[in-house]
Amino acid sequence: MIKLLILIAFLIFFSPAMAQQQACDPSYPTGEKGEKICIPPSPPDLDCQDISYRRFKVLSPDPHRFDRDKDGIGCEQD
Ligand SMILES: [Ca+2]
Repeated sequence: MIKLLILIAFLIFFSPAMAQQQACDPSYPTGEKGEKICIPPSPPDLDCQDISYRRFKVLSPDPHRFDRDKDGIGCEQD
């Protein structure tokens, strides 16, 4: 019983930190070479100048509008 309480306390303590770490927008799953990337969801609205990724894959609905010409590639240019 005590072990269960410790486990629950552990989960409550660590879940906000884990949620923060997983806050990646699903519209931007992979980079130019297929590597996993993480761009935080909107808001705040980010622009290409705010992130270091270039030519990454963009899926609908593209909340940050990184792919303005809608060809599925975000931030082709600065
Ligand atoms: Ca584009």
